[in-house]
Amino acid sequence: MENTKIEELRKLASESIDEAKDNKALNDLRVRFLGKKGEITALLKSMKDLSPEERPAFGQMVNSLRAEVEGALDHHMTELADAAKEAKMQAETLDVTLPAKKMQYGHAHPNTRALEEVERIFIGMGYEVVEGPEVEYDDYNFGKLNIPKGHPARDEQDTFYINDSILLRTQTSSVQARVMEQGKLPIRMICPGRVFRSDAVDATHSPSFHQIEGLVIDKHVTFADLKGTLDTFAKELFGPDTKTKLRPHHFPFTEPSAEVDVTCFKCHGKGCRFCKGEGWIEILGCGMVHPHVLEMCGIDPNEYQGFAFGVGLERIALLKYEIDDMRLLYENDVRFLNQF
Ligand code: 2NL
Repeated sequence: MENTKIEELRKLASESIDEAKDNKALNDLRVRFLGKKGEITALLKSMKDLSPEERPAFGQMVNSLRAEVEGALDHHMTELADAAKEAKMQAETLDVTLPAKKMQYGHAHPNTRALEEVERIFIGMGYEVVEGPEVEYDDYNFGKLNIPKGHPARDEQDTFYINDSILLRTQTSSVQARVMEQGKLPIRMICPGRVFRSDAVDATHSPSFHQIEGLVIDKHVTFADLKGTLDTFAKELFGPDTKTKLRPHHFPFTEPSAEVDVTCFKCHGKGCRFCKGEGWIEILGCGMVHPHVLEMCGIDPNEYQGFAFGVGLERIALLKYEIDDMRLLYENDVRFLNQF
């Protein structure tokens, strides 16, 4: 009779534990069967109503049921935890074979690359790179460079004035005038930098562009030194087959002055669309520093001579990378920039 009760309880406990959906249900069952007022505990308490002979066997059976139910509860709890973990793993599936997002690497702007190339060439010939202010006194930008007040090169239309004597530099020669004035000779320098002119934007003009000027001052510097230097520069920049030619020109700050053409690096001088059939491409202006400029910058022209030149950085970048519109250099469109 009592055995049937144990069997019934075993069946009930086993079924309810199997059906439990979560830890809370299992804990409730633990209380229900094994708690102080639980059903199995009640069975043990009912032992006192049995005869002393019946008690040991009955006690053993209840204890073994108790152990069984405890084991089943623990087992099912572990099963629930495993199932929960498995479900979590499934939900968080990570496809490690999915290709990663590619890193977007940038690179130097064509202007920067052209500048670094020019700097590399002149540093290799022993030149120093010097920078100076973009907002400048008109005396450094014009006066000391033999462009007195009233000179057409000072035309209001071409220059951004801050006030009567301060302006946005129109050339980086102003830096060279400052260096000459310091009086440390000899000088072998280039000065790259941003310059400003009141020009309308088109394929070859911008109110703000970049220039690299060069200056050499020493005793016994001749026009041959200028020619040799620029020929070396052109060959380094455009290739060893490049030839140079000088055409007479006029700049207020040099005398004599010249413009330098290089053989077209596309057609090697034959004439093509790139050089507009000329075979030659103009790349820079140069000349022997005007004695009056030396004097105004505190250098004795009887003791020292020098040569100077000026290159438009954008012009070099457009030529070197075969770009046909200067505006592309300023738009920062990565579809354009990624091509270089
Ligand atoms: C051009 C022409 C040139 C210079 C710049 C210079 C500087 C000093 C003294 C004498 Cl401090 N000259 N600079 C000389 C000749 C030409 O630039 O077409 N640049 C784009």
